[in-house]
Amino acid sequence: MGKRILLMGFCLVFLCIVRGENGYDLWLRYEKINDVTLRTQYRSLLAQLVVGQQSPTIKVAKDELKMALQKMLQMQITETSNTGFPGSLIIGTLASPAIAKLSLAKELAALGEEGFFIRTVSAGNHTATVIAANKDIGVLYGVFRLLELMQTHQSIVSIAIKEIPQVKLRVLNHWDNLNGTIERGYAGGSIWNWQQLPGIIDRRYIDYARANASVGINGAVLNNVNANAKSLTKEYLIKTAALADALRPYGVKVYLTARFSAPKEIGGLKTADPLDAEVIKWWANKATEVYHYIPDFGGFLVKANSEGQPGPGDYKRTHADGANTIARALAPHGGVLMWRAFVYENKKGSDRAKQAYNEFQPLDGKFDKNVLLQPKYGPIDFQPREAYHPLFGAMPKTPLVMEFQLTQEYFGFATHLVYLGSLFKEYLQQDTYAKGEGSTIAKVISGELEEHALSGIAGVSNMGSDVNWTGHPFAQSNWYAFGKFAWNPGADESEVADNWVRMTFSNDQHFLRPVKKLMLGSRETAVDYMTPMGLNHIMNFATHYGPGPWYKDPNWDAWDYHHADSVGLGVDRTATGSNAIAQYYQPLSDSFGNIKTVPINLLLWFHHVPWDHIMPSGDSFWNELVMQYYKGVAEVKEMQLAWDRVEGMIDQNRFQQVKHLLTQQGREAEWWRDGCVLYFQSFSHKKLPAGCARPAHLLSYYKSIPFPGY
Ligand code: GCW
Repeated sequence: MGKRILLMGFCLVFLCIVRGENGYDLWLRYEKINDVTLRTQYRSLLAQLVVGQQSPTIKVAKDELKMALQKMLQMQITETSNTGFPGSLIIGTLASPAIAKLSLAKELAALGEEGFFIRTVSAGNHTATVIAANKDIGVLYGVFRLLELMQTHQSIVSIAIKEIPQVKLRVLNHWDNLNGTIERGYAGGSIWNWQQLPGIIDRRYIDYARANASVGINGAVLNNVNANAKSLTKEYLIKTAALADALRPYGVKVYLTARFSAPKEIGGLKTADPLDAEVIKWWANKATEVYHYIPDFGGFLVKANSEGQPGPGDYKRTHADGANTIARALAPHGGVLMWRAFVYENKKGSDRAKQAYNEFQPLDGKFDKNVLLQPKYGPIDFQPREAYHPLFGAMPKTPLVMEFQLTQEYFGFATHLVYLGSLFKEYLQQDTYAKGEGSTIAKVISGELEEHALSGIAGVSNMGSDVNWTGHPFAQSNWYAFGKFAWNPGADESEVADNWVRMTFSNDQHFLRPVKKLMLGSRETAVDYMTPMGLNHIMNFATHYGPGPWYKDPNWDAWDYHHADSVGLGVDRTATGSNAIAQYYQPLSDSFGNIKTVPINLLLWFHHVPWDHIMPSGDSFWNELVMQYYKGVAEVKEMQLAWDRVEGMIDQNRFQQVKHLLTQQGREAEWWRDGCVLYFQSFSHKKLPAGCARPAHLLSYYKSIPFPGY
């Protein structure tokens, strides 16, 4: 009998381990807690729920709690108004009598609109756990935080957590088209079903909103920056309003992109000149119409005079003229305008890395109060590594939004495992020296440096209709990490990865430790096998997938980004070259400009380096460059081995999926390495360093490999 029970128990455990998981639940899996001590602790502290108020947001907070506790503790929490009972969880704002009774008003005042605290307090003769905030949304954020503590198996016996988001607008940018496709999307089609809206509210919208709220993301630009004016027609505004209604309880505001030529395209005007009286009136009326349907509409995001998009330059007006006209239409309704700074002309001979700065820096102080300017993290285009965008710190009078890209356009799509927490950290903690040492980008964008009222951060979404949302199971971590860094730009990438792995996969240290290590090294590994030492934009031209340093085009050459010749490699951006270094503050300008002091990971970004140049290691530049490529490939092999070793510790579905993806990543890392090394060798004419095996094929072979799937 005993043996049979043991066998049944074994089978059950086995079933749990191999049970297929499809990844749909993201980091909100609420896996059953099997540790008896922990379960007992949680159960005893969360026996009763006290909620003295009602609203759609409080309702979703309650629903989430009930569902999560049911799953994790197999327990139904009972609702009561009796705060004197041991094991009460009291959640709410001052509108709740139970919270009002606790005399927390003074402390709450410091938490702002979205902050919260979770605290163990004495209530009568007992202790209770309190989640309190000024607004209902803060309560929801607090509930998700408590559930995160539990999902990551932390003690909640005596808690004192206070959180206030550092950045106000924490927004996902969806590059989704109205026809359901996604520009640079690698995880299926758009999750917005415009054909079915407004009548049908897909369950996905709710789960999307839950995931966002769980990490504090409070806005979503629903459509592509390469915009379609149709999204501003009445028909589409009604559909957008239905989505806004669905997302509202979760604190996610809706924004739209606005096509600059919309007054012509859907308004029947002859011009879209931002200084034309009819155009000004058209935008004002349009904004009134938008707010009629969506009273808490967030605002517009605009890409203008960039890559063929219409803009104020078409009428010889400045970006400030264009932005202000639309911003003034939004202002009476409380809306903001996010104006992108991704502007460059594809002109031979001009340094693209300098163009946005030259265009926008002189406009500092010329934008209306409700305008935020949105540069990408680097001045070229979401490269695996770039120098940071010199506009950060250089426009003190303008709130700047940092734009990150979660979708892996230049990082191997949804095939390569690249944890972007490390990248977020690198750029946010970068010191600009704008106001002396310590003027980090985090302080620029949080508004702390210049005391701006508005602040924002944007992430180009990596999700689509794939069952697991992001294609690669690990790409979910980038959505999660974006939320965490947006909330707190000082977040620790390792802690973020730790929590994500625990919630998404397992709390088992044998799994957690190696997998976290693999994640933390993954971005640098991709840089190593794609674009080491400051190389950039040498990927296949059209797709941005796979190597293409040889790409030639009448308007665009990969060569413009790497300048390989018989002397050396890299772009001279010092005073003898394009002098882009002058766009940075001291001491960075000097340090970037000196081949001896420039960080090695940006060497080729700023310098044309002779092949024989002696590196600090004593070895030649050529040898180091090649070894870096080989290191990248070796690191992917290590990632594969590390993953193989955790087999059996999680469900087979996700294990196998990641295993296959890593195998493909390994093949493609070799493709990158061999193609690039042979191509650069055709300029350096040098031997590969000792220990670097010759690529299996000739350069012509790598040049002929078509983009997979095309
Ligand atoms: O990275 C480039 C992409 C374009 C994109 C553009 C942008 C939406 O290749 O697809 O267009 O940037 O950011 O506007």
